[in-house]
Amino acid sequence: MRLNNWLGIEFPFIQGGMANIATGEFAAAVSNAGGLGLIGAGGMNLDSFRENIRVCKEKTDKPFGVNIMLMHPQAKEMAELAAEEKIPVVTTGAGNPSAYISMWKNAGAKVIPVVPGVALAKRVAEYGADAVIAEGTESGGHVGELTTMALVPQVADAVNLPVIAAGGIASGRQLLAAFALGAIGAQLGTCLLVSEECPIHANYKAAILKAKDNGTTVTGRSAGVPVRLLKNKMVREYLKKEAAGADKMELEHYTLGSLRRAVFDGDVDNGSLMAGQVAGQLREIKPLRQIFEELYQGYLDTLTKLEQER
Ligand code: TUI
Repeated sequence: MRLNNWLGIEFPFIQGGMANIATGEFAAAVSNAGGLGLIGAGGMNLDSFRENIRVCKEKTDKPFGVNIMLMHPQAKEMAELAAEEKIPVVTTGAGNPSAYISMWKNAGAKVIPVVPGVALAKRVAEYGADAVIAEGTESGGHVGELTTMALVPQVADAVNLPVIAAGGIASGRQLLAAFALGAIGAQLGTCLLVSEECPIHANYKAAILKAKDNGTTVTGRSAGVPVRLLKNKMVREYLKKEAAGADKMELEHYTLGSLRRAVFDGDVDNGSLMAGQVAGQLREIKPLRQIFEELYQGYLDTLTKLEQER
């Protein structure tokens, strides 16, 4: 079974949660282009989350979902709203969603937690998750330790659920690899940041297009919240403070509001430009539909090439 057949969409792609970026309008654009769009509740408050759900319902008649960021102070209220609004797909990130799974399922949702390792995959399977997203450390934003290459097959072997691969997927070759590792589809984030429809500031998009293979790093390991983002002035200063033993409060204060500075103000020196390791391979801003078509066609072409070579 492929993700697109299971969800009733055209391509086997689900969009990442992308706090402060994945608005109702963007989620609708992703769904209208043939993927599964998600409204990222991280970065919203309860009222703006409700308003973004309304906008998304208005702008698409295709399936869409929400991503509940579990570290959010209003995560519980947002989880309840997703059930009330009968959102067809719920993904989660940055925590263990077990307490909410039965509520979402009773509301008719397909529940797909993001897991950084086998232990959480097994736990959410026990609680009735319908699938899991195995997200490797190549991803942008809050990351786990394991690479997609190591994580996806171990999760696929450990749980009797469909697995969606995430982290490091932005070309047909990488999509083929994800299928080979046991995934039924891919979650995409970084390659969608450089779509025409993505609402981030033009400077943020330009910084991704300029990035090289080693253009990202991970901050916040010492504070227990590792975050992958593009290297810039703020990141270099943060890493210096971290190495000098700054405490969690000081580090949090330093980065307060930094994602919003990147997304809305285009401050590429002092903002958190969250992005995955594939940033180095992205060269052009394209419409979402073209990104999906090229990714899928690239997968088919690579498969044909491999078959001819064997
Ligand atoms: O959640 C993400 N990526 C995100 S969330 C986000 S917003 C944010 N901004 C600043 C600091 C922190 C967050 C930006 N990017 N991806 C899914 C993900 N989930 N990655 C890692 C995890 C994860 C980590 C530990 C999930 C569960 C977990 O342990 C839970 C447990 O209790 O076992």
